This record gives sequence, structure tokens and C-alpha cells, in this order.
Amino acid sequence: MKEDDSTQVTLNQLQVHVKDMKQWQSTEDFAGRLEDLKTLPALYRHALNELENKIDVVKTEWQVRDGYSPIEHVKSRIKEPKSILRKMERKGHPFTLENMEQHIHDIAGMRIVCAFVKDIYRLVDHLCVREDLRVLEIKDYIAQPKPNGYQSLHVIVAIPLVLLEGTRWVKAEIQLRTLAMDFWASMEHILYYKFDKQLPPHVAEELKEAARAADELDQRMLRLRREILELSEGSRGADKLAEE
Ligand code: 0O2
Repeated sequence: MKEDDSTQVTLNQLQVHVKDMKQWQSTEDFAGRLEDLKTLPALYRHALNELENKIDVVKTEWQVRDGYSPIEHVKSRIKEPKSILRKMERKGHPFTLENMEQHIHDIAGMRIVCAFVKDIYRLVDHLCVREDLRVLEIKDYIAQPKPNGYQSLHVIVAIPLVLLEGTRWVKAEIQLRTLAMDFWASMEHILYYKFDKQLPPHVAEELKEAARAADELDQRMLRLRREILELSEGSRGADKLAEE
């Protein structure tokens, strides 16, 4: 079956990368427990599927009720084994399954792109009151952008999976951004990875400037939306805005 095949590829890749990394060659605990890893990628995939379904329902509901869904598009991925290992190394955690589950929050990752900043907060408020998942942590890089200009709101959630052994809560990271923030982050990722070194100060400054421009664009679009809503719907438009 397709899913088993991809899980197998993931395991093989993991094995190769672990062999490549000298500092883990002596970690017998990990090598001996690679077998346990067989179930893990599948669990994260199932958790992501559950999350996708939940978000899909919300999107449809918003669309039907308001004639407009704040969710522009959704993308999910399971983190590459190589990136998991690199992140554990960067964070200084010895490679054990327990450390991986406890410290790497974005093995299952979802990115939700919204039209407006206020939509992001509406969605997060909704996630916080849902009874079928737990919000574990919120990192608001919109209120407080990273020093390089990165903006996004990260929510770490736990999703319950009902298994034969009982209920297991699996972590996932949801990144929420506007279209402008997504454009900036994607471009920064491409430029930064191509450069592969510390950015020269003038390039870093220009990237920051571009992040400010993305922020201004978001604010301008929100102002335009208000204006258009008031023009097209009169007092009903004003009511809608007051609700927001
Ligand atoms: P990748 O390859 O995108 O998956 P945590 O995950 O919370 O335990 P971390 O990594 O310090 O620890 O969390 P943080 O800062 O919230 O970042 C998590 C993810 O956000 C990153 O995952 C990126 O996807 C994204 N991100 C954070 N900072 C930046 C940035 O400056 N530019 C871009 N383009 N994306 C960023 P990974 O694992 O680093 O990378």
C-alpha cells in the first residue's frame, strides 16, 4: 500500500542519515530501536489527516455561514528525517525517541494561509475552544516578529488518536500566516538556503525592509476591505465590521 511504502522510505532515509552522523554512531539505544520507528511516521500522518479534516470542516462552515472563508489555503507535510536529525542536533538533544517526541513539535506540520491578520486570530480563538484537540503553546511572531523580520503565528497542538492500546495524543505545529507573510517567508527560505552562510548586513537589512513592506501591504488590504464592505453593504457592512 502507498502509505506503507512511504513509511519504509522514511525509515531507510533515517537509517542512512543516522549512519552519516558521527556523534550518533555510538547511540546504540537509537540504532536498536529503529524498529519502534515503524509506527511513528504513520501516527504523525494520521494525526495530520485528522487535523486536515477538522480545518476543512471549519473552512466549509465559514464559507456557508459568512459567504467567505478566512482560510485561503492549507498545506501539510511530515518533516524530513534529515531535518528532524538536524533540529535535534541544533537543539542539543541526544537522539532518543522520547526526546524526538518531546522536543520536536513540528514533525507533523500544517501551514494555514489566511487573507487578513484578523482572520488568523479568529482561527486561533476557535482552535483554543475546540474540545477535540489541545492547544499546548502559542508563539506569536506577528505581535513580535523575529529579528530577521519573520512573521507568523505558531500553534503547537496535540491531537488525540484512538488506537487499540488507547488514546494517544500526537503533537503537530500549525503555522498561520497571511498571503504577504507567506510570500516573504518562502522567498527568505529560498534566498537564505541558496546563500548557505551568514547573510551580509546589507542583505539582512533589505530582507527586514521587505518584511515591513509585507506588513504594510497587509494593513493596506485590511483598510481596503473595510472601505469596500462599507461601500457595498452600507449599514450591514458596518455591523459586520463591528462584529469583527
Ligand atoms: P523547516 O525546514 O521549515 O521545517 P520549536 O519548533 O518550537 O521547538 P524552533 O525551531 O525554535 O523550535 O521554533 P520556531 O522558531 O517557532 O520555528 C519553527 C518553524 O518556523 C521553522 O521550522 C520554520 O518552518 C519556521 N520559521 C521560523 N523562523 C523562520 C524564519 O526566520 N524564516 C522562515 N522562512 N521560516 C522560519 P524549521 O524546523 O526551522 O524549518
